[in-house]
Amino acid sequence: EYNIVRPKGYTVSYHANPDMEKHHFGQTHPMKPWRLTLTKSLVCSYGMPFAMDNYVTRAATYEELNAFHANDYLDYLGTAPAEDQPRDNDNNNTTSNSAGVQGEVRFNLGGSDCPLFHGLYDYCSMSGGCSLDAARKICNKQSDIAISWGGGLHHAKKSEASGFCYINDIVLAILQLLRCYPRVLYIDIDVHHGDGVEEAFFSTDRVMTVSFHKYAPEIFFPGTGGLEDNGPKSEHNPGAHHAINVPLNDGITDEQYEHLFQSVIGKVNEHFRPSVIALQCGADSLAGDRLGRFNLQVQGHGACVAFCKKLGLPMIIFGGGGYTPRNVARAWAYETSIAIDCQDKIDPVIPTHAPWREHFHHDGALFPTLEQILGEPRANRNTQKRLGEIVQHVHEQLRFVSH
Ligand code: TV1
Ligand code: CA
Ligand code: ZN
Repeated sequence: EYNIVRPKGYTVSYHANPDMEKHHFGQTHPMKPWRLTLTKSLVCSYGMPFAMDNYVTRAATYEELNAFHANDYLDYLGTAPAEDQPRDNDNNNTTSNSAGVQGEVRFNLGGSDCPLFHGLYDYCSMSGGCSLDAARKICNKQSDIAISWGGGLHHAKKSEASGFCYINDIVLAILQLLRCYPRVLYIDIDVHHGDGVEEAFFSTDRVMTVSFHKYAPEIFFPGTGGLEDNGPKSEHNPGAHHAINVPLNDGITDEQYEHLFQSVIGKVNEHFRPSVIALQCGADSLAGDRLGRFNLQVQGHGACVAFCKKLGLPMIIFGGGGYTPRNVARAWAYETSIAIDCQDKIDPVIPTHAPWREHFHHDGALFPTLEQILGEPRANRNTQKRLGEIVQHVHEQLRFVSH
């Protein structure tokens, strides 16, 4: 029935842990791990698993997480009680209470962005496990493209949770890649700045990080990632010039974004000459996202994946943000089809047998139009002049980088 076949000459692997999807950040929290179920369901209804190696991944071990994260942070993450669970209320024993509160402040846990929910440690170690598994398949050359939609949690720091992220699975995966490849190019198309990954590799010239994001300090999270922020200023630091930031305004379109992405990544590829790519595909850069501000469509978002694939390097594809689940599933299913080279064969109308089919209203379109998504598109605040200046600045930065 399906005409989806394995791509010739290379292998794509899909790494997922279905237990991740059962976790809940809380009723009103924008992060819905359930979007991974919707994505997998769409990928399956197109028959794509036939064309990939499919792995149910194990959770990362404490030691594996410890490759980046500090012991005291991991220990706290492993023992912190879920918020709706009563704390140890043993009278006279206020120490465990205050230790708990202090830990939460110190590690930025338990607020509205990074709540302590049931099974938090399991959820985090499963996300880490997905991306580490993907990295290992790339390292031992069993896969040419490895997909980890359960990863992409780019804000987590060594000892701190941030912006819905607790464990930085991307940093863990890149550390793994660095064991087998000389240079890693990290690209981040989530609408937010990939600050955690940038910071982790601030002082090495073996990793170049490039993030495209909405930039409006004070107003939009996390507030970092200005055009002039290119890594440590010190001449003696090898990481200087190895962070590239592409700050954008509301409403950017497919056409502008694709052009920008190709000019920036094309030049980065020439100068940095990466041996492997780590691509974070946060789907909150799509039009109609609950937290996002851009006007990207599934096609434009996917074009970034297609462009990276054409560079012909081994690649890990991560998930990330994405807060309108039906659009997340559309984008990530389409991008899975690009990885296995069947994007021209998949039906632009979502198969009627697909479970959850009712979630994809607009007649089940895989590529809804901006009008279908938004009614009225968001005003585009990106001028051609400004985008030109950004490309110019990036090209100037890259003169300092040659491998
Ligand atoms: C609970 C319930 C939490 C409703 C959080 C939007 C909520 C947000 C909520 C929210 C929300 C943010 C901040 C302000 C920092 C805070 C996975 C000073 C309707 C990768 C993380 C965004 C994005 C964090 C993560 C941001 C990712 N925006 N409703 N929280 N404080 N936090 O602005 O990059 O996509 O919004
Ligand atoms: Ca980004
Ligand atoms: Zn985001």
